[in-house]
Amino acid sequence: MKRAQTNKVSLRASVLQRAKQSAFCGGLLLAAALAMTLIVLTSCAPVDLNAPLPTYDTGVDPNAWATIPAGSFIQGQAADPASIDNDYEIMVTDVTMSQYVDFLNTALADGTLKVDGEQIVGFYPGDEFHAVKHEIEITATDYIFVPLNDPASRFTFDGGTFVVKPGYENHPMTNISWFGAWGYCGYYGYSLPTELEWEKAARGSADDRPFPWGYEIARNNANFYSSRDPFEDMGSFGSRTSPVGFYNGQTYDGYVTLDSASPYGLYDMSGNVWQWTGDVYEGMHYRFMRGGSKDTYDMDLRIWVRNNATPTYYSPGVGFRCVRNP
Ligand SMILES: [Ca+2]
Repeated sequence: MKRAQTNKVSLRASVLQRAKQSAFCGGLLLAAALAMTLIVLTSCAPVDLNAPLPTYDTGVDPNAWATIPAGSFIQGQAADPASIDNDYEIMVTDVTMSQYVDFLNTALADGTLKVDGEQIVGFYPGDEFHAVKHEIEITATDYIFVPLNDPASRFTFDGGTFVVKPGYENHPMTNISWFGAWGYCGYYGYSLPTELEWEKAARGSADDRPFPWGYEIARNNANFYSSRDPFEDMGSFGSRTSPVGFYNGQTYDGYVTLDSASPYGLYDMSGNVWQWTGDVYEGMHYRFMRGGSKDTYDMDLRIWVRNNATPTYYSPGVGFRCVRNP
C-alpha cells in the first residue's frame, strides 16, 4: 500500500486563518521579535464573522449526483495509470449547510446523535490498531461530529433545533470533523469517496490536467486564498466560502465566473473547502483531504495535492461530499 505523504505547506494558510480567529494571537505577538510583529499583527486583524454576506442562487442543484464510469484514468502529479473497477456516483457539489443541518435535526431526534457538553457526538466503530509509532488508537466509541457554540460554525443550536445562519444555506458545510462527514454519508447509505474515487471524479479520464477544468488557474475559476471573490476581503474579515456551484460561468453583480466544472460536471472540486476522503490507512489514524480551500494558494488546488489531519479535526476550511453505488 502506498504510504500517505503529508502536505504541511497547504495546511499553513488554513492554520493562519484559524489563528486569526483565536485569542492565541495575543500570545504570539508577545513572543514575536520586533521585526516579526508587523507580520503577525497583519495576520491577527480582527475577523468580523458578522460582516455582510452576499447571497446568490447559483442554479446548481446540491441534490444532484454524477455517474463516474468504471475504467482507467491518469492518477497523480506523475501521471500514473490507474483504474476503478465499478461505476459509482458522486455528489455534484459539497454537502451544503442546509443538507447537514437537516441531518443534524433528524439524527438528533432519532438518537443517532447526542449532545455531549460542547459537542454533537456520534458512534464510530473504531479503526484496526497496529500500534505503529505515533499511531493513535481509535476505539469504538462516540466521537465529535460538530462543535457547538463555535463562532466559526454557520449554524445555531438552541438546545433542541439546529438552524442555518441566514445566508449560508447554500454554502458548504464546514467546521465538521472526519467523523461528522463519515457519519452523514453513512446515515443515508452513502460513503466518503476514496482518494482514488475523488481524484478520478475531479480529473476525468481523458488527460492529466492539474485542475478539474484544465491546465491553468485564473482568479475566477475557484475560491482560493486572496482570489478576490465577493466573499473575501483580505483587509478585514478575510476569506469565506462561496455558495456551492458558484464558479459555473454566471456573472453575479458584475463578478464574472468561469465555468469550472470537472469533466463529469462536478463543482468546487478545487478550492472553497478541503474535502474529507474515506480511506483509513493501515497503521495511521490520520485522514486525508483533497481539493484545497479558500485558505490555500492556487497551486494547492491541484488535483493531486493532499492534506491530512486527525479525524477529530474541524476547521472553517474543511467540508466533504459523498459517493454511492448506482
Ligand atoms: Ca477567496
